[in-house]
Amino acid sequence: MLHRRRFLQLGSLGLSAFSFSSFRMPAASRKPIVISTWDAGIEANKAAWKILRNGGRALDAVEQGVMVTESSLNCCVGLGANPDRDGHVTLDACIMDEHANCGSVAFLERIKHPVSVARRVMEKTPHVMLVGEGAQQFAVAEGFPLEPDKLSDDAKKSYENWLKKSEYKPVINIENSKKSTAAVPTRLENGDWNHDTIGMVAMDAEGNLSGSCTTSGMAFKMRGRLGDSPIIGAGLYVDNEVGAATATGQGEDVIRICGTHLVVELMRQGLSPENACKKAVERIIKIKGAKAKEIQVGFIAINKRGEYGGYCIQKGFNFAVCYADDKNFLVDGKYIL
Ligand code: SD4
Repeated sequence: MLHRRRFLQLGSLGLSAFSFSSFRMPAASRKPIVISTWDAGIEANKAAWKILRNGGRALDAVEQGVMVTESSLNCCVGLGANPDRDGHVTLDACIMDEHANCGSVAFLERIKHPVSVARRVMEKTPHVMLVGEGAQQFAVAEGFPLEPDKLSDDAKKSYENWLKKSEYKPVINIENSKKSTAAVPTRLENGDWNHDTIGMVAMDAEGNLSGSCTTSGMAFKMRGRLGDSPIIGAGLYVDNEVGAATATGQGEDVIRICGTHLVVELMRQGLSPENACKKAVERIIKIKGAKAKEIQVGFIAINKRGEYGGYCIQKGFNFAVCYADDKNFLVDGKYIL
């Protein structure tokens, strides 16, 4: 109960305790917490949680977390992924910390952990983004091994199959096939991957936020194509005063609305993570009109109180949430269409 003298002081200012505009209920803060896109997020969260539960920094957690997905032998986020239409695997990744430091690499070839190269760009260069040959040159100078220039056996099969028609046609929810319950992405029966991106955002025990996003991009894309994943404000955004968000799905449409920056700004205006993600999805649907049915985009977000949420265009998107040793679970994204 409010102390009587304090109540009288407020009264003398013409305010009651409950109309005082800056009055807030004490925030229930759930921290640390980590969330990540799709079912592969379960394994990635485990690695991130090991760091968070021991008082580690969110930045380390989001790097180590998505590295699990990048290095999974049977995964399409890293070098085992489907190639572009010219037969080359090109990788995009970015990372952002609580001080708005950020780093990104795009159109990077033959490097196993693009997220770690993105972190080096952030920490060791005056730049935010490095692309293509320059990104690879930087990675090698930083001691990242140059991996062999060849497709995995599965990717080769899948590419040869694709070449028969050479049609660029992104498959909605390919990342989350009902045929697979595996926490680590696996090939589908038709040879496609069930995953090509992971985005992760986390808050550590200190209450600091960070995020990462890493992808092989859309399978059989044009050579040189970038999606949203390496673009700060599109595939990932962190504002340590407000919250953090990441995106997955058709990158072109995330870029169009500066998706994750929009989600964070909507949270700044007071929306919950779920409602902020929903509004961003609605904006894409409004822009796309009838064509929205042909695409999938999903956003996930956390705020400074450790509340989380996600939303997507259509059914089939899910994300993994972890905030305790025994709490690492999948949540189905709510959808609009
Ligand atoms: C891209 N947003 O390259 C990525 C693809 C993706 O789940 O997220 N797929 O456009």
